[in-house]
Amino acid sequence: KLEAVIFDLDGVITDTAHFHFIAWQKIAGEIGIDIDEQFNEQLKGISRLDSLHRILVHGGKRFDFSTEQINQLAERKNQIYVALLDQLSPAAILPGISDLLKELRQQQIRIGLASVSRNAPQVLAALHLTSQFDFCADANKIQHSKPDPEIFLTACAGLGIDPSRAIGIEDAQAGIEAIKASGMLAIGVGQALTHADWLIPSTQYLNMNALQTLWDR
Ligand code: B16
Ligand code: MG
Repeated sequence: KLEAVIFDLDGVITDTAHFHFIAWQKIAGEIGIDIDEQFNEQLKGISRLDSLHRILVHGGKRFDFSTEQINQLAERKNQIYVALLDQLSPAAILPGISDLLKELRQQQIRIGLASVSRNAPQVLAALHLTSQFDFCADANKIQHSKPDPEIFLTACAGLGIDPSRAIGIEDAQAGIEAIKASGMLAIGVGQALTHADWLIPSTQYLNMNALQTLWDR
């Protein structure tokens, strides 16, 4: 029996990837590194400091900054990102998600969040979704970004559910790898993702019937 569904946040519940991109593009631009939306795909599901590391490597500036400077860059990126979150409201919830959360609740299927964003609680609050989740894994306590399964395993443990009884939903390749490594079934949202048990182009295809069909097959 399906007992839990664990959601990624950015790209599944709402599209904050664009806000992350705007903030990183500003910081990268200031240090002479050009990033585009295509490169941004590689930052999805990757923690703040790991993202900055990838940007520095991308720009050939891997060894140009001290630890202190790196922490300052990451902190300033976050200030830009958090300011952009002011624009966020329930209107930004992606298609199908609100109804799916209600259906899961009706079926008494547990609902978890596996976001490596330290701003996840604030994002959920801005979307008025906090009370819909039974457990949100705390990104501050995670040692390893996706594709490591740690955040998904933490979410399952917090719900008291074995991963073999849960479905994970992700829009990032690193996230799909994390779900599979945790032993859950994986739903991928988007194009060009591999290893998902079910791949859909948009969250609008998510509903209880579809999840049950995937589970039963
Ligand atoms: P923060 P997810 C991830 O969220 C984002 O996809 C990724 O781009 C971001 O760098 C990471 O959160 C950390 O976010 O700087 O707010 O702690 O996809 O795991 O929901
Ligand atoms: Mg995501």
